[in-house]
Amino acid sequence: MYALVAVGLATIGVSAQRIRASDHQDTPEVELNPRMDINDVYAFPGASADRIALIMTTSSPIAGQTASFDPNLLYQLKIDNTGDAVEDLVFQITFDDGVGAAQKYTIRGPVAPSMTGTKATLLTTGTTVTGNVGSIAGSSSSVQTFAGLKADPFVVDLEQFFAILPDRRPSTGSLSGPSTPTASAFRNPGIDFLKPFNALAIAIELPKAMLQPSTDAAAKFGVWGTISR
Ligand SMILES: [Ca+2]
Repeated sequence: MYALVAVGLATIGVSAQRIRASDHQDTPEVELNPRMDINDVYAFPGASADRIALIMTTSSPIAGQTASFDPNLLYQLKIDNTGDAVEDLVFQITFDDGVGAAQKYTIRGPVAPSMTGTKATLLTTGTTVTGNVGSIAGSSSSVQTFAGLKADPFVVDLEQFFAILPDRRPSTGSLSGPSTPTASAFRNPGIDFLKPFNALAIAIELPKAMLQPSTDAAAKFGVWGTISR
């Protein structure tokens, strides 16, 4: 049995492309345990009009090249296609205890979960794709997957953010500083603090029809990611 430690979400229409991202280091626990930390969840059109790509990033900021996913955590992407904010389908992603490119990932799904909400059990049914971290696996006509190190795609001027909201500053390091605001707005041009850093990404690309059976162009589904232990 796994219990939730982190969540991030995005929403998307089957025909539209509306994306909302969450944030890095949302709570003290995940700040201290970066591999539990969901940075962002992305959903956007895939390689062809009938496909969609779902991505979850974790563990940013990583400066090195040998970071690994936590073999003791259950990473999940969840789909609600009935509009009730309860998952109807899930992807379950697990990792063995290898390091860097020697680590193997297993991605199960899309498959109906046996439990919904904050508890989860590992499923043994549904499409399963396995591969090595850093490599693409699966089928370009069905479920195709990647897990591994990628440049963190999130953009933020963190130095200026903390100048505006100094109560969010870390207590040590280059971003620590005065506890009273020294700015009231973002600067132009800003400086992307995350540009030199990597994240660990889990990417799944598949036919949209596997997630949303409706052929109605206005049909929508919700996507969110969780990490459980
Ligand atoms: Ca639902």
